[in-house]
Amino acid sequence: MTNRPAALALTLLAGVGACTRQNAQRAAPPDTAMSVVDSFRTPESVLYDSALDVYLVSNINGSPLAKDDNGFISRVSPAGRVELLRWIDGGSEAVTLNAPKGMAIKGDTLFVADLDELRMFDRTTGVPLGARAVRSATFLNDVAVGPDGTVYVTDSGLRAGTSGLAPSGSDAVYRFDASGNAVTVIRGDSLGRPNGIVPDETGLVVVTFGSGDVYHLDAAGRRTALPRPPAGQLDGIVRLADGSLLISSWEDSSVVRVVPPATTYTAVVRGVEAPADIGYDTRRSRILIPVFTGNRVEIRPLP
Ligand SMILES: [Ca+2]
Ligand SMILES: [Ca+2]
Repeated sequence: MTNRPAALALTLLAGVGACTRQNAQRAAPPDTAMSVVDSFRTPESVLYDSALDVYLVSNINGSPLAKDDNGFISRVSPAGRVELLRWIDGGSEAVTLNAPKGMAIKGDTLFVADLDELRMFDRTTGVPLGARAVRSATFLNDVAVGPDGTVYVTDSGLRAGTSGLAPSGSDAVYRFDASGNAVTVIRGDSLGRPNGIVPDETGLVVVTFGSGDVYHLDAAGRRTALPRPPAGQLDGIVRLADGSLLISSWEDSSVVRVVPPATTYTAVVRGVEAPADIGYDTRRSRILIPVFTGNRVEIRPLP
C-alpha cells in the first residue's frame, strides 16, 4: 500500500444503463456515468465536501466489526482521480481508525463513525482531533449534523455471529451533548438495524438495513413511519434541495428516489451491487455510490 496519490483507472460507461464498459483514458464528460476504479478496501461511505469540492471515501478494510486499526479515508477529485488513497490512515502512528463508516462535517471537523467511537479529524488537514466513546454501541454506522449543530449517530446493533453478522440488541440513535457525551435518543431491537440518517428541521429520517423501514424520529425519540421503498436492506440516505430523498437498497442493487409528500419510489440507479452510504455532489448533481463488495465508487448523474 502506498500513501502517494494513486493513479486512476477511469472506466467510461456507454450510458447510464449500459453494462458494457469501454476502456478509455480520456476525461469523462461531466454527465457521463463512470466508475472510479482504484484500491478502495470495503468502501462504506462517500461524502461530498462542497466547500473543498472533494469526495471523501471511508474504507473499512477487512471485517466491518474488526478493531484492526487499518481503516482509511480517501480523497477523490470530482474528475475521478484518487488524490490521496490513505489521506487519513489507521496504519499511521497518530491515527486510530478501525472500520470507518458514515461521515459528516460540522465546521472544520470531520466526524467518522467507527464501531463504538465517533472519531474527529480536521476537515482540511485530516489531523486527528480525538474521539467520543459510545460505550454500549457495537456497530456505529451513520453520522448526521442537525440544523442546530447537534451531531447524531446510529448504532445498527450488529455483532459477529456464527455465519456473518448477528443482532447485538444495541440498535440505537444517539446525539452528543455539549460536553461530547452520547445521549440516547431512542434504543431498542424494534428499530430494525438503523443505518443511514439525514436531518430535518424537527429531527431525523432513518433508513434501516434489517427491516427495510424508513421513519422519522423527533428530538424526543418519537417515531413516525414513512413510505417504504419497494426493496429493503437500506443503507444510505440523502436529501436533495427539492426535498426529495435518495435511498440505497442492497436488496435490489438500486438507488431509489421519493419526492414527499408523494409516496412512490422511482429507481434512479439500478444494477449497482451493495450500494452502501451514498453521497451527493450538489455542484454536479451526481450520486456517489460506494460499492461495498466491489472496492470501487460509482459516480452517476442524477437522471
Ligand atoms: Ca478495518
Ligand atoms: Ca451505512
